[in-house]
Amino acid sequence: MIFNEIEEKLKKSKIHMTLIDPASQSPAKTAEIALAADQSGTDFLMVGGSTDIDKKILDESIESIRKVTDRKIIIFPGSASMVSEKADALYFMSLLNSGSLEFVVGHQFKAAPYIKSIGLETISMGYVIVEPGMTAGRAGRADLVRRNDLKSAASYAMMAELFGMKLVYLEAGSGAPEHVPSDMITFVKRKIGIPLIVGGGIRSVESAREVAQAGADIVVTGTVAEKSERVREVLEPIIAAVRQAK
Ligand code: 1GP
Repeated sequence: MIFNEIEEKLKKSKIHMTLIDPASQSPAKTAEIALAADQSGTDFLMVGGSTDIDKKILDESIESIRKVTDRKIIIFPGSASMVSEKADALYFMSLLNSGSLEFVVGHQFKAAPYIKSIGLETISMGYVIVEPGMTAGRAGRADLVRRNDLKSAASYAMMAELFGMKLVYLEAGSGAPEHVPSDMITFVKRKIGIPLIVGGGIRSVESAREVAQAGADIVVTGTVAEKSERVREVLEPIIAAVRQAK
């Protein structure tokens, strides 16, 4: 099971995950990025994002990744249609600070029967979007957590844990000019007993290190690999910084 693998890895070091959005490029280019991320030593591949894509493109993207790497693939869905039996697992996530029930429980309601029918592993996750939130914040109609509102961020995270969710994800939004503030990461991490994922706006070794040292157990980067010509050169030191962080 993927969640057990995550737990086992976390006993040894912090984890890096690479997010690839199949809406941003062709399945062939998606596979190219996945291969470079694999060679850079990323721990898991996350496929998805807030742009809704149909199952066919998702299936094709996962299939093309499978041809080039054995790295485990977790779907990061933006809608109920982003479910594929070809993945290894799926984040069964709720956007806890959405103003629309659709993103809290609506897509989940629609997708649950199909997910159960294909027997795909699900990893329950509380998803919380912090300013600036970017496309994820707008698409998910998030009531964004203010960057100085540490208590609300922690309250959402504690709520996720109390609901029995396995992970909490603090998201600044893909391509955000700044990542989730370090003091918020540290504050939230101290309040929960489940792993904390942080992503959005992490593009440099320094920011990856800062986020991991602040308390993120899992650091996600996406744009930095999608936008780079030399993915390995950029990703390898970022991944090393995450692994070395205490
Ligand atoms: C978005 O947190 C992820 O969901 C990744 O963000 O693209 O800014 O790395 P970036």
